[in-house]
Amino acid sequence: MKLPSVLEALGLTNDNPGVYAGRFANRSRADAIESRSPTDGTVLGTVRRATVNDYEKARSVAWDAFPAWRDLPAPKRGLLVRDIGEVLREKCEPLGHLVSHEMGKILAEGIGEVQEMIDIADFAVGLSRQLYGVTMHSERPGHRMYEQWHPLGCIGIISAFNFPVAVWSWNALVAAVCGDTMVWKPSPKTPLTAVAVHKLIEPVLKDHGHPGIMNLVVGDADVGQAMADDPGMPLVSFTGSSAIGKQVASRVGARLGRSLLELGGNNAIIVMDDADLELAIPAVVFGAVGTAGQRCTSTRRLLVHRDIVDTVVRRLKKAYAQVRIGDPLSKNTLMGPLIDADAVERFESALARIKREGGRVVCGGKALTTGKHRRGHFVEPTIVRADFDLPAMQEEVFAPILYVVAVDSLDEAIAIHNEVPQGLSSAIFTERFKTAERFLSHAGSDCGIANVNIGTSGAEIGGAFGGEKETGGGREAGSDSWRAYMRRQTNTLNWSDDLPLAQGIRFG
Ligand code: UN1
Repeated sequence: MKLPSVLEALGLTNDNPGVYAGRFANRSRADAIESRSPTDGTVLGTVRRATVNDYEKARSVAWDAFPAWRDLPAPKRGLLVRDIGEVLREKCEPLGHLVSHEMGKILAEGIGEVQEMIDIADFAVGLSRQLYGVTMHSERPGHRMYEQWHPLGCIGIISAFNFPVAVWSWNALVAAVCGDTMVWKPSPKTPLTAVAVHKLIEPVLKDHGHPGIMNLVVGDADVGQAMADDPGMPLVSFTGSSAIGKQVASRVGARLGRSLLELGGNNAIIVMDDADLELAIPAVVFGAVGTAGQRCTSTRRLLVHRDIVDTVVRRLKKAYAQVRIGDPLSKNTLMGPLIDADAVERFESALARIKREGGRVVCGGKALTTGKHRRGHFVEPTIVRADFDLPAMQEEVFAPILYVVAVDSLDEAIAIHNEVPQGLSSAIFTERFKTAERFLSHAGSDCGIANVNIGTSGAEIGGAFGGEKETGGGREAGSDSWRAYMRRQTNTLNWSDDLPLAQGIRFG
């Protein structure tokens, strides 16, 4: 779909005033955030840049909406989320297209991202009847103990450009069934998709009589800082780099608020000598080249048994040679652009450093600046042969750079694997049961996600998503991640005629 019909299908037209603090207009203004296509540099649209004042208004709206939303039984809250899921189903095509236009991921991934929103909506609807607490046996006769979960209030969601809509939905739709209201600060690099999502959900919120529960503030770092510092924000969920995540955590922590962090990854795949390369090679290519290496789950390191490392590199080079780089909306493209010029610069300076430190580029390594690529932020998918101690390998660069390191044993692979500051996603390819189990054991991968015979990226929403160490420790999406959006209360009820004290204490 061409941009004008995408915008029309999503209701993003000039005469249609934007959401709270996010007025959409087709012209550029001083106080506007321009959305530029990473593919060809054209201005896709402009959104009014929200100020801290706008943020404060939005959080007041969200807090005002909280009591009525909190009072609605959770399964009824689920019905609103179900209708959001329906709208997303209906608008999957145009919204997926807009993700590709604005973020630059290929269309299959743009549509996949909206599918991820639909999946989490379905999950959240079921969850609305499953916000279980546990009961426990009291040590005192005639007493009952249990735990219950209450909503937190208004929460903040700060999301990144790379999953401009799905990560919002993991947080928002789960938090909504939990009874929270919210303010969303999307990445200013992808403002249109955020406005589009809000345009889609606004009628649903209105129909259900709760227009203020979800709010959008398209702003810069000052807005994020105001959110982090706001004592009236019990939880701030942040997705982004470890560097910014540390700032968010310390600001939120300074006021003893809670942060839910989903930060950088430095994800590796171990390929053992018995691996089925028919599975491993495509998994590595999807993991390293998919989304142009701009997923937090992207495969960045490949630890390959020395006996097969040359074969693996040869096969990867062949596969990389077939990667068509270009317009993310054209059918044959496998890799779109990076998000902006800064990202290309980071790719280039990372490669300069890699070479300085002794890494050998065996494929790719350059920015693409001519012909059909000249107006966009395109780079070549790159493979680097490296020793295990290459310093550059410790850092996450949001670009398609894959390090290949030869290893002699599983123990060595696991040691190198865990020797980075980040701990998000990991995988092993092996046909040996014992090797797989060891990788998954407490002595194996130290990541929040560990897979066998599938790659590091493309997780399903049903599991808890997140990781350890500098990845921040948060868990979002499935499983019992919902608990992060609620407060826990332990209750003890005495239905006896006595007042026995715990621990057998006699008082008086
Ligand atoms: C992210 O990059 O922030 O597992 C999220 C995946 C996707 C989500 C990635 N489902 O690759």
